Amino acid sequence: AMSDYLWFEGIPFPTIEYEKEIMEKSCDKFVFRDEDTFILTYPKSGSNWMKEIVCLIQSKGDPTWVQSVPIWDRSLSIESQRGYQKLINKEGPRLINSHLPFHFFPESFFSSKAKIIYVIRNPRDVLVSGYFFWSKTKFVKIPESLTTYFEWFIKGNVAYGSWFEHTRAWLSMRERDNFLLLSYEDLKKDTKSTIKKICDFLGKKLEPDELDMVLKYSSFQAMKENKMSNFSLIKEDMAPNGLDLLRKGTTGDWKNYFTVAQAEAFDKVFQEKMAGFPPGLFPWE
Ligand code: PPS
Repeated sequence: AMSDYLWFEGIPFPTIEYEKEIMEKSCDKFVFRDEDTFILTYPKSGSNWMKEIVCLIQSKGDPTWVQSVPIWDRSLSIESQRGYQKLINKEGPRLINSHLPFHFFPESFFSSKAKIIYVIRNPRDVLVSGYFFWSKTKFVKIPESLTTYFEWFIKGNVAYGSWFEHTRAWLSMRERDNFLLLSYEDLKKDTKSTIKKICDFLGKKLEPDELDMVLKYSSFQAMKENKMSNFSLIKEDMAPNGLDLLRKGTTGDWKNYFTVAQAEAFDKVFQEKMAGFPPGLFPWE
């Protein structure tokens, strides 16, 4: 049914664009190349923002590419049907994105030098962003209220499974040289220096004016107005009333939605599930 999920190895996935057979292939057979760049996130953590930034770094701030090619064609998703087919046929360095859990990636990935940018975001904001986004789509189970979605999120019964497990597992890679850990919060607070960090990581040297252009064209406002990036090109059968990727673009929006009891319950779960990580790793309140 349209309102349900595609279950794969115990994890719920969206029903459109995803197929068991492709998921199996991307998990087992996909051949990683050292020159690949991966943008990895749990959904609603700022992956499209990162895609826009990386594309603009590649074009040295020239907006022609980001303004003429849909964002999902500039950075292909390894786990989607379209993405997988295009990726295996693509020559040269590839910009790949994925929301897949860590344990789905095959061994070849971990032995390659492919660069990985992993973006984390306050899971409370991820929850709120996801609630509003998924509610407008036709490819996941739709919650009747934020309260319901809150329960599902805590249990991991949402698209791509548990935030806690996803994040715990990917963070185990954080000491590797080919792994760049970034947060939505740092990107928001200190966009320019975070973009510089990304340039260093990717080995790209930009002139100050080129950097300014990257900053300009990846801003919330510029992306909201760019029809190649704001999801307005998403087909009606996926979202009958349209989709707005660029909803608010702020940090701490959860405070406008969580009750005091929810905030406390979330803190407790976070502390339990994320025990053992240095607190400084998570730059949010
Ligand atoms: S998805 O659908 O899972 O791929 O979503 P994702 O792109 O990971 O995350 C969507 C949230 O990122 C915000 N966003 C931005 N914030 C600030 N600046 C820029 N340029 C930007 N681009 C995307 C977007 O608004 C979503 O967050 P919310 O809180 O819903 O606004």
